[in-house]
Amino acid sequence: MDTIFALSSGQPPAAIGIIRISGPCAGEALRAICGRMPNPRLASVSLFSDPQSGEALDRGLALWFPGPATATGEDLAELHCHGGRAVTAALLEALARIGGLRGAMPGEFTRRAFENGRIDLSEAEGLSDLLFAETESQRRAAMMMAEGHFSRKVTDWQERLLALSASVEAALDFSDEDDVPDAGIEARIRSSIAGLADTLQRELARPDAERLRDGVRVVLAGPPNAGKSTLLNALVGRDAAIVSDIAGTTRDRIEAPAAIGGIPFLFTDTAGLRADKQDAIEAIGMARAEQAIAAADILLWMGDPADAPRDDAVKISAKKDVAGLQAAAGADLDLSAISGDGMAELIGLLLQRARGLVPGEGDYALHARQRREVEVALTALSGALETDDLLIVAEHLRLARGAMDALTGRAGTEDMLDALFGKFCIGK
Ligand SMILES: Nc1nc2c(ncn2[C@@H]2O[C@H](COP(=O)(O)OP(=O)(O)O)[C@@H](O)[C@H]2O)c(=O)[nH]1
Ligand SMILES: [Mg+2]
Repeated sequence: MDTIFALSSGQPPAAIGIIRISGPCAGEALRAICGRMPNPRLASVSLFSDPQSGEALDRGLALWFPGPATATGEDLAELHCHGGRAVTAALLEALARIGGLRGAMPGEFTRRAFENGRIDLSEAEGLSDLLFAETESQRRAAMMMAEGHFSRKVTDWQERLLALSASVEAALDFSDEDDVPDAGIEARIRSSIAGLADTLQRELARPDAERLRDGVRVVLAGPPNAGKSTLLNALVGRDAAIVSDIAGTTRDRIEAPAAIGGIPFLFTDTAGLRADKQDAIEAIGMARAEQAIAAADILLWMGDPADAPRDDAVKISAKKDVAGLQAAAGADLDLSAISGDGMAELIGLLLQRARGLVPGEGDYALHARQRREVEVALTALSGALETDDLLIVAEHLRLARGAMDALTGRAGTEDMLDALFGKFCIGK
């Protein structure tokens, strides 16, 4: 096993740079740079020198974490140096010249943590989400996943499945011996399977991690000149869309992300819908608007409330500031994007609807991959409930166990692991 090293902190220049070294030669490398071995798990000030020339390179903190109870499960060392370009470059070059050491690939530290059983795949996915989190809700959900809340549930399901498989095997042995089995055992097995299936079904009701990552999709639609682009700009706080009184100005979808109240939103402005479209491009824009309307998590409809294309649309009567303009009958909200009147109500309503779509406090979201495996397990359990043949029940339970192993990554394919760990930065 190679010993790997990398600058794990951000790009220099920075106040402090953190270089991590992991693997069997980490201790030797640390001694070579510091001239002595620091006490384990205690930060100590040390002069960092080039092991070959003896030249002093920097003075900083050295940390020594002997494995296996470390982040990577291996011997791990950290040099906290000054974060200048030349300082970090000189230290990295000195490390590269030490035998058995090489620069780490992206995500390689985390991959080692996974391979050494320090974290499972779901925790690694949570860690990846944590690194990319931009909003408070993303951070919270990622933290729950990285801290192993989901993994602990999976472990519990695995144990329940194993116990079930063992019961089925026992019942099969009884029937082989033509003995009178415990009359209740099959009923108990069925009831446990049904209970677990129910648990998995509830798990699938959790919010999507992808929705949390990409934002709650809010689509603004309605006829030309309704004030859609003006409202979008007001919501995202910048001029993302062109506003004009020329009907048909917005011809394509315009997407603008914005975090409101810690929740990520993706606002989409659409081409105005009208019967007398002027040209082929406007027609394409309108077709795209219709797709966006269908895919919206929340639709803000700015036309006649009676024409709303979806029952769940939020019907908005715009331009409240215009003197003499009556609020449209049947509208949910009467507002002006220009004066700001009624905007707080709209934002309150958006947050209220969005909270049902993203994880709440103390909750996590499921990735498409995790959702798929839970579905595979659920299908297998449903299959087990549909038969009286214990051999077939045993086979379905085996399939469900396979899906659980895939969830923790114990049965993961290399491709999937490469895809996940490749997303991390070097030094993570
Ligand atoms: N007075 C007033 N004018 C508005 C308001 N919202 C939009 N407008 C005007 O209505 C016209 C069309 O607005 P725009 O946002 O481009 O509408 P869209 O075609 O639905 O995207 C522009 O001249 C805007 O300045 C508003 O709240 N109050
Ligand atoms: Mg527009």
